[in-house]
Amino acid sequence: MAVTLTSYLFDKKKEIGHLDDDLIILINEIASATKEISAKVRKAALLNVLGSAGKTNVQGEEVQKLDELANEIILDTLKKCGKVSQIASEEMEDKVVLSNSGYAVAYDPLDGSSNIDVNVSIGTIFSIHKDNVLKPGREQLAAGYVIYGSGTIMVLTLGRGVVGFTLDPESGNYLLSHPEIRLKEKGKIYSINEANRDKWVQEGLRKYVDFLKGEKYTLRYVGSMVADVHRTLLKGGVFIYPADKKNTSGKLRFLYEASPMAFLIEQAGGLSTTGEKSILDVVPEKLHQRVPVIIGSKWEVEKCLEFLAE
Ligand code: P6P
Repeated sequence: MAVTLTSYLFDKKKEIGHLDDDLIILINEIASATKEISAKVRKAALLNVLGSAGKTNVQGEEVQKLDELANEIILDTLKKCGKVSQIASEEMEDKVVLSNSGYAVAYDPLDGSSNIDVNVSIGTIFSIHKDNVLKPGREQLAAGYVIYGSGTIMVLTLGRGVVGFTLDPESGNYLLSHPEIRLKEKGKIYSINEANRDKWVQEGLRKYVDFLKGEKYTLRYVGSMVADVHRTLLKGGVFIYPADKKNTSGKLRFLYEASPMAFLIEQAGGLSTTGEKSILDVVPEKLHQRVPVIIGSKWEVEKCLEFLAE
């Protein structure tokens, strides 16, 4: 008998102290929102929602219509579920404060949006804290992403390992498909945008990448964080978006990209670092602050730190 997301969560209540009915309801509401987004993504070209909305977001990036739609779907869901105290989104300059206590949700509604029009995997990333969004990643109660690829898959951690659920188009349920996702100690893939090689701030990073090439590693880079992290989780290796001369703190945002993805990677047995410390130990000050991201299998991350320390 297939295990649904809901039955999985109720079953885990016994083992995970902070997993109460309210958190289960919230995760299910987020799951429902991603089902709606998945349906829109798969029909995007038909719904004429492709292409730019003709606006730019707080990041100064061109906003795709599907970004706006995904943001509205999640925002509306979170506001209505009655369990949320604060909401932060990549698409909104300021956080929404609904109450002083409840679950604080930070999300990237449609990460990798530059890939929307060319039908490459994109995704929704979410992070759940208690009360306040601006907290170190280690304090997350839950984090996850949904990748809209050949299938729609939700990868989730509640702080006790990592699991995956695949959306069954027939039943409309997320069904348990990856009961325990564990990162290999060492992989054979590195993932970084080498076009920026000359702009990387640290010479040690260029030496590290050349070392991996010497070790016959393969380069895989989608340019959609959810796709690159999903492959890293399942195949091992390392994903890097470093600081460079243009993005001196890196490009990826802490709250709804780096922090939840680092939590997932570390919960799956891997490591995360900004180059100086675990991403999970960064104390955020600004909603949309960026951090350098080095995440993946233990061996590759530790080796990277050795080269950066030289
Ligand atoms: P670049 C997508 O726009 C994104 O925020 C992440 O999903 C992705 O990892 C990164 O930017 C890609 O950036 O500079 O390599 O195109």
